[in-house]
Amino acid sequence: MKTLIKNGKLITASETFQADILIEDEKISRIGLGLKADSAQVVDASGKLILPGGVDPHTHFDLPMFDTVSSDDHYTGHKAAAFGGTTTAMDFASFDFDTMKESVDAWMKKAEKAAIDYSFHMNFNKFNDKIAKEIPSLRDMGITTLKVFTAYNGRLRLDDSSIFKTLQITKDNGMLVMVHCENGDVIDVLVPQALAAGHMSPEWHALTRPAWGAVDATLKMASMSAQADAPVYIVHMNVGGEVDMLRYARERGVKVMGETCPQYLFFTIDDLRRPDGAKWICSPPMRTEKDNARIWEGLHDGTFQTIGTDHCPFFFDGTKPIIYEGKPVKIPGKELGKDDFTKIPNGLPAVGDRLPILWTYGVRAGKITANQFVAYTSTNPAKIMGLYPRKGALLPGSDADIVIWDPEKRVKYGVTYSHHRTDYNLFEGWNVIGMPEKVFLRGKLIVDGDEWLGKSGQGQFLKRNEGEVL
Ligand code: DUC
Ligand code: ZN
Ligand code: ZN
Repeated sequence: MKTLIKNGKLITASETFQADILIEDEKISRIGLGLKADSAQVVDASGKLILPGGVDPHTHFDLPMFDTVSSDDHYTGHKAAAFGGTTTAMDFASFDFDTMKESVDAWMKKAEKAAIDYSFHMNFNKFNDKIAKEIPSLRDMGITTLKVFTAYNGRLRLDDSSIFKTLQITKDNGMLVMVHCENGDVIDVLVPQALAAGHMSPEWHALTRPAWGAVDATLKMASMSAQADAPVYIVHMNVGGEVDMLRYARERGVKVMGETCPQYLFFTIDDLRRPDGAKWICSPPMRTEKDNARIWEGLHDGTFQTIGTDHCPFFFDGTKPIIYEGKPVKIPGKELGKDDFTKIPNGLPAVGDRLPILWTYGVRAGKITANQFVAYTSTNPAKIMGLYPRKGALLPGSDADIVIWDPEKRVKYGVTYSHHRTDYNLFEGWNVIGMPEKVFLRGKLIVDGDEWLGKSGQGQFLKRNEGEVL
């Protein structure tokens, strides 16, 4: 099966040029001007842009939390991702069983319904000699990344010596440690104090998780990275001071890399103060406009390496059903914490929003270039996570994960466009200019305008290699 995409303008992480692309079966076979191919189905992309499919390095599908579960599973979340131009998603497998192997197998089972290609990171929240010995076996399963936490004491957090030993092991095995940076001890003092004082509203979620805690954890992790000479990837960076720490460490040659997410570019603690503030509850929380601006600056000047989403949606009102694929669905959500911010499930929808929102409010607004957009949302995550050049590239031999992007398509964005399985969207009513028109996954057209042509089970698990340090 051959498809020839003609007359489009290709945007890669480093170049913009006019060319045709020939897809043969699942791969890109040729790129060049005036390509011809007998028996190929021809798609005219005049006036359109051609991007490599987005690679989201950070999602949480089907994640149990506070007596409920994130409302997108590995099918519905993948479908939303595809409508937004993302064709690879990396989820975090919970370390729920004695061994990581059993835990990964359980996540594999959940992901059998996958609709785009996917891989996992391992949540690494337990450490002892036996577990330490098991780390290299993860690499053999194609999982080359572990996530550690400096917060969530007693649940997810590892102490510093365990994190440091983990870094020594991952360094020796060509693996990468990802880190959730907050100060768990300070949070554990502030939360009960806030509750005792009767502070129950959503803004207290942010006020009890101070920005300085994220800054100190980021500096600590950069320093551990330097001391172990092991790469570290800081997830969901949300504070201006973290960007300063990232830059400080990188300028000194430390192998530390940073990811931010769209929510930290556009929203602040003031959104948590709205009557529907629970919609914005996620961890780490929204900060201030100054932080938003510093993160944009870090994207503009290349301090950052990636933009993920931390997609982890919940219904705002999980007592009322929405219609999803023709059937009513309701899943308990943010209403669980209507009288107590500590009971609001943490997380928000974003996987489908990432590309359209960043295109309009990043590229069109002149804050990042189109090439940086591709680098941050596709090529760099693929490189760092060991998927390049199979993913994140428009190159002969790469998987034909291709987005034909209509840069002039104008929509009033919101739930109807995002396709997340939830009842709200943070960008409801925002003007968006630029949306995916057609999305190919390994050569197969899965999104055609408003039409979903994909199906459950078509996504493949990606065994990953050692990633690059960018
Ligand atoms: N943060 C969230 O808000 N939800 C899921 C996990 C995370 O790190
Ligand atoms: Zn996290
Ligand atoms: Zn996360």
